[in-house]
Amino acid sequence: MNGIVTFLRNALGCVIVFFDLITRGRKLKRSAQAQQKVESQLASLALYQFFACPFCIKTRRKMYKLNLPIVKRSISKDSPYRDDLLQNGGKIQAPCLRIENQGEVTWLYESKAIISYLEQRFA
Ligand SMILES: N[C@@H](CCC(=O)N[C@@H](CS)C(=O)NCC(=O)O)C(=O)O
Repeated sequence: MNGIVTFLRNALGCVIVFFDLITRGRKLKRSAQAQQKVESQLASLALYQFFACPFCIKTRRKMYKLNLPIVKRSISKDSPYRDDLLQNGGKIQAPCLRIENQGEVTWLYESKAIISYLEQRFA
């Protein structure tokens, strides 16, 4: 039964990924210099995520729209980042944005909170 639920959830996730791909439109355009500056700031961010999770897709969509190529780390069962998230973030829940600032690390959970953080910082 669990297997069927996981299969259906992943299948639905893949459908959402597909629709996201064909409807996402254009990404934000910056001057080469401004984009380079943004990308240097992105080096301190990493998104812990599942490929087919709707909340992760929503977050990745916003990253795409804002032209933010943030490193993505899968937390699927066989990934070393899963344990990293559990040990350091406190729980297995995706998406989670790892934010490093002057050596201090913050783990930001909740797609809504991540999206507003990205909008405030980069929009
Ligand atoms: N309210 C959260 C919901 C996130 C959520 O439910 N994520 C699921 C995946 S879709 C999760 O991480 N579940 C834990 C697991 O699958 O182990 C958000 O908006 O980010």
